[in-house]
Amino acid sequence: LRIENELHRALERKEFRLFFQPIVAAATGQLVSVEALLRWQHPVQGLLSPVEFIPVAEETGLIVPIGTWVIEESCRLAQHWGLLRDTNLPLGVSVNLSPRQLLQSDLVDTVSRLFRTYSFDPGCIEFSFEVTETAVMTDPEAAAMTLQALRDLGARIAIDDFGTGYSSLAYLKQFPVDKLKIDRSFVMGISESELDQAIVRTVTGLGHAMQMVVIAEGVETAEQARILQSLDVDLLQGYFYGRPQPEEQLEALLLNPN
Ligand code: G
Ligand code: G
Ligand code: MN
Ligand code: NA
Repeated sequence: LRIENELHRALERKEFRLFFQPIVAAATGQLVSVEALLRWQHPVQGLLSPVEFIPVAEETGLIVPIGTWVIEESCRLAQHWGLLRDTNLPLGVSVNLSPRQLLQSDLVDTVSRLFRTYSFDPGCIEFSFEVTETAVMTDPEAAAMTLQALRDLGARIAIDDFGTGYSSLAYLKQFPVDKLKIDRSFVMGISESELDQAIVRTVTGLGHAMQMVVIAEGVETAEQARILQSLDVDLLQGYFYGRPQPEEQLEALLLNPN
């Protein structure tokens, strides 16, 4: 109960912050996208990771207003970055959606309103939502409709932590999904494990066969990056390319690409 009250107050007092982690093209190392990751600047405990408060936020439903703040803040920054960037490659901005948010009936209305408030040119910004297999499989029909409606608003859909949930290929085939993010548990041991290599190669082939962009997360070493690139993965994300960082640091990267 205490943390619940504190989460309420945190929203009012604007103690949440977004960090952004770079996502790069496997072939060139160029920054193509960023993932928004929530932090809580707690007045006493300092910077808290979402694993410390998202479960409570989920249980209490507070994830809905917190999630709306995350989407709004990401839209605001996307609008700003869209204006800063002068390349012809749109910058991807992706936001995580919790299972509860995905099942919330007014998610689409909220996103629609925010996309109208913070307009960004689709040539400059590609906005995505990340959902897990588990979130989608809770109510597949409702999830499919919501994801399609978000897509109709111009957003892309990514399946996060792919390979750790229990989605069936039959659903994946029907689902409006644009990207697969291969979970970092398959990346961790990829330098030594031929099995992990085989899994990543196969999942990447599957994703490409379904016209999806394939992303590997948790890339920590140059060797992992090299192997993932040779397995035809499109995009890479992980500490090797950059930690989640405050917007000012990211902005420096955007203005100074190399
Ligand atoms: O850096 P990391 O510790 O940021 O994130 C830990 C977990 O919290 C991940 O599973 C991540 O998807 C989740 N997470 C991070 N930011 C958000 C957010 O804004 N909303 C939701 N629902 N989950 C998030
Ligand atoms: O569930 P999701 O994929 O949204 O969570 C992203 C999480 O992965 C965040 O906690 C983020 O900080 C973390 N992360 C990002 N890159 C790496 C990495 O290279 N290694 C590890 N161990 N964690 C990472
Ligand atoms: Mn994610
Ligand atoms: Na993930």
